[in-house]
Amino acid sequence: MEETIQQKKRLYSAVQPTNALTIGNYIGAIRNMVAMQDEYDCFFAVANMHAITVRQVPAQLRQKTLALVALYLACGLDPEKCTIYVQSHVPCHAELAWVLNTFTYVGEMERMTQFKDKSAKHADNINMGLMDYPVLMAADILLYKSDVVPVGIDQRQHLEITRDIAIRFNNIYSPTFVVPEGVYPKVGAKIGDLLDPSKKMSKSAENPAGTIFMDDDKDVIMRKFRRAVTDSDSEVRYDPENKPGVSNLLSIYTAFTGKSIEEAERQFAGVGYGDFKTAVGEAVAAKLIPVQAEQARLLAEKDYLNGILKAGAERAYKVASATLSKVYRKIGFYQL
Ligand code: ATP
Ligand code: LTN
Repeated sequence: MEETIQQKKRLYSAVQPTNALTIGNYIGAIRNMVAMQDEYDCFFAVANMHAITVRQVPAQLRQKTLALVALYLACGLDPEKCTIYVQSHVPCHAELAWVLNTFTYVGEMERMTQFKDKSAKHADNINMGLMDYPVLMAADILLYKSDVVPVGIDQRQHLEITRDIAIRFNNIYSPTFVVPEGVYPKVGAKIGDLLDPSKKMSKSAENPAGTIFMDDDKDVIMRKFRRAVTDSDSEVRYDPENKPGVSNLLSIYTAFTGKSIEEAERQFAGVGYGDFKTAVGEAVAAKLIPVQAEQARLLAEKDYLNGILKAGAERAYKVASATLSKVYRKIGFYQL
């Protein structure tokens, strides 16, 4: 019988090491990364080059970079199965981004929703990097010939522009880049703020009372859930349009328990909002407290973490530099 060697498909994702992560990041991105790591050949980066598009305190950026690596591992990413590395350790990202800049139009970048939002929020620092952010992200993804990219729905526009840039380049030269697909969670692709579910739960929200951070302790988690907005009827039912607060809580509950929305609705039939919110808080705390302990344990093992990052950067560089040289050849850069 003929043996067919099935190559695993390639998966790429990254998170910025800015502020503490939220359960929105966990549900929208990290949970999917963990779930997909067996099936795909995975590359996971800490996007510190993206992080500096908003001003960072250097010592904190350094600390948060390692904290994010420890969190990846504490959430279940296995360094034996996937390549975990820091973006700035692989110079190819900046190099490919420069080339891709010449295949991207200023008008396209000006239209990006995240650029407009962040420009409004950081009006004193609308730097070129903030505008160029999606091109660097395209470079990340395309360097690794990624087939799939699990992210939250807020990143869809960046995924679309990555595809456009890849197709544009392939059409001008010859097939070079794999055109990647975004993978968005079925439930929880956009977790809302607990106090204003119409807004994305964000690391950098003005009022932290509506955000559950991955490092919140149990009392804080319970208090924030108790104050979460619901509505004026009393039925625990998933209906994002008419019941945004309750639906958001149901999304969080199902993400943290693995139950389906229908199961959760049945479980909470006839239960008051107060008890429902307590149950959601308990489910979240039950998951987060052990993750926090594991993250703290790992952070004390700096040599171990550095070893993972060193091996990760080497593996990543091998793949990325091969793509970059192909690109350089195609565009006519003289090579020695
Ligand atoms: P900020 O709000 O400070 O811009 P962020 O919270 O969006 O940052 P990122 O590092 O930009 O954090 O995002 C990491 C991943 O988490 C991305 O895949 C993003 O889509 C996802 N994500 C972020 N917030 C949410 C959310 N509220 N719901 C679902 N997914 C989210
Ligand atoms: N911009 C992303 C983080 C990120 C990313 C990537 C995600 C940087 N490079 C490549 C997927 C693929 C965000 O989540 N804000």
